[in-house]
Parts: sequence; C-alpha cells; structure tokens
Amino acid sequence: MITNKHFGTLANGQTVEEHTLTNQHGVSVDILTLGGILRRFLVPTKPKATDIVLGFDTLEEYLADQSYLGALVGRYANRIAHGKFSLNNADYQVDVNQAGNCLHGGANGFNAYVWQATVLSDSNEPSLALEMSSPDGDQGFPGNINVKAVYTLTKQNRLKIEYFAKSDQDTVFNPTNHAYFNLAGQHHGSVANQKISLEASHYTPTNANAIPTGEIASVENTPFDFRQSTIIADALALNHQQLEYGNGLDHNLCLDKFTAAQKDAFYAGNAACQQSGLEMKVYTSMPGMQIFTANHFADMPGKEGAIYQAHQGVCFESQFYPDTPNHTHFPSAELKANAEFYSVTEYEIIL
Ligand code: G6D
Repeated sequence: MITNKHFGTLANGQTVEEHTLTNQHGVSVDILTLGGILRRFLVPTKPKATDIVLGFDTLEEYLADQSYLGALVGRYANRIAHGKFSLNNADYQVDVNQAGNCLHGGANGFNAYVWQATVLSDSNEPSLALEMSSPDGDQGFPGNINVKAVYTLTKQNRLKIEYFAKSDQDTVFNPTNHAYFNLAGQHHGSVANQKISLEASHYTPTNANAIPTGEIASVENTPFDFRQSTIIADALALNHQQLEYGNGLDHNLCLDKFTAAQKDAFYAGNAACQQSGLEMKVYTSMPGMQIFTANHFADMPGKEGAIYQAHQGVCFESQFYPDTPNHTHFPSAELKANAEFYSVTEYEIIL
C-alpha cells in the first residue's frame, strides 16, 4: 500500500510530499520528495513499532540539515579532494563545501532537489520511483544527467533502493543513501552497544581530512576488522590514528564480493541489536561501504522529541570509494555518455 500526504512548501512555492510504503508484514517507510529522504523506517516490533532511522519532524529542519539524514546523495557521494579531477584530459573544479573538498556532490547536491514521484506498484510490494535531472555544469560536474531512484519494500522485508542514470557526456557518478540506522529505535541513545559485521578484508585509510591516501590496506589488527560480528564500542575503543582522524568510524570498507561485472546485490554485512532483538542485513552491488557513526552529533533535536548525540546512528553508505576520480586503481566511478547506470542496495529487516 502507498499513501501520500503534503509535507511542506518551499520558499519558491514547490511542494514537498511524503509517501508511505507499507508491505504485507506491516513494515513501512516514509519517503520525502525532497532529497528522496528516507524519513521513517517503522518495524512492527511488540508492544510498539520501532522506528530505526534518525530524522526530523519538519521541512525546515531538513532544509537546515548539514548531516544528510536519510537523503539520496549525489552526484558524487563522499569526498573529491580539493573538488578537482580530470576526465578525458579536461580538468574539472567542482563545488568545495567541506574543509576545501567536495562532500556529497557539493552544497546543492541531489539532497537539495525536489524529486518527481511516481507510484510504480501499490501492491504488497509497494514501489515508488523518484526522478530528477541535473544540468551540465551542476556543482561543476560535466553532463546533463537524468537520475531515477526506485524505493521498493519487498515481501522479504527488504528496503531496496535502485539507482538508474544516464548522462549525455562522460562524467563521474556515485549515488548513495545516507540513512542513520539505530536498531534500538531512533530515540534510544547510542548504537555503541550494537554489533556490525562486514565482508570486507580491506579499507581505504585517509589523511586527517578524510581523503584516501590511495592505499588499500588490510583490516587485520585495525578497528575496521568487522569480518566477525563486533560491538561498535569495542572498535571505537581501539587506539588507532585513523579513528582520531575520523573522530570515530568514518571510513570506506572495500567489499570482498564486489566485481566490476556484478549488477546484482551481494551480501555485504549486517547490524544487530540485542536490546530490540532486531537484525538488519545489507546487500549492495557497489564496491565500497562508508561506515559512519554520526561522530559529530551533539544535542541535535530530532524526531518526536529525540535529542541526537554522537554515535546515535550508524550509516551504511554503499558507494564507489571516496575520491575515486583521483585514484585510477580504485574501481572506476566513470559513467560514459549515454551508458545506462544501475546500482542497487538493500536493507533487510530480520524480525
Ligand atoms: C559522510 O563521511 C561523511 C562524514 O564525514 C560526514 O560528516 C557526513 O557524511 C555528513 O558520511
């Protein structure tokens, strides 16, 4: 089932809608047309449903948000060093909006767009398409690009997010969703006691500004070894320079099962919470996963009276590695003119 209601109106008169997708098991998600934001992810636990993503109650709060809560992110998720890269021997300078680098596509990335919504299926597997066009030169990126993100809530309680795109020029493209998950419930404090696992033997170490050094390092004996299910607090407690740089976990893990020919989602890892008994499995077709533990949150008002603090959520941002356009040995994020881009990421709730 899909229902739709008015969420707010922008200063320019554009309206923002909220669609609620509910499957046959009573799992539901609220999706805003602003930024394709995943605003709520309700899981039918007893005695009360649990909302497992962080978010806000009002449009004004989303417009002021600098932390991309639940948003679709692009054109290039994560960072491009100094906002500079070369493609086909041309040099590009894209918007630098964080510490002299381009973060999440620049100041006016995909999260700032109102997307056009179309209901694809109103059945037990509700499906909503969101579309937008970003013009050539938007935030400095080459090519007119048409983007479609499809949210589907499957019968297996998977929230599937598919990304389709086509550009009229060669460009770089790296979309993701920036939901902060808390399997205890969005207002239930830190995720530090929850566990995560990732099928990733390597990660991309960074400099102090979160830009990859270019090394693809083993996770062995580092806080980034999640090959066995690990309590987040145990990883955070380790003494490691990379944790100091990120002020916690804010790193790209290289997913072992990725191959460039891969189009379907493969199992990447999971999150589990003893308190709620919930588990979430993550699948993706992308090569990397940024694990980010909301390190900078401090007294941030959230949904329904929640006040978010550091480590209150964990993001599983499927992606090409950060700064790939400047590292030829990373899996390529180039999108050729008129080629069809497709990627998929799925978050499965185990009740
Ligand atoms: C991303 O990796 C980044 C963080 O450093 C940033 O603070 C956040 O988005 C807003 O996950």
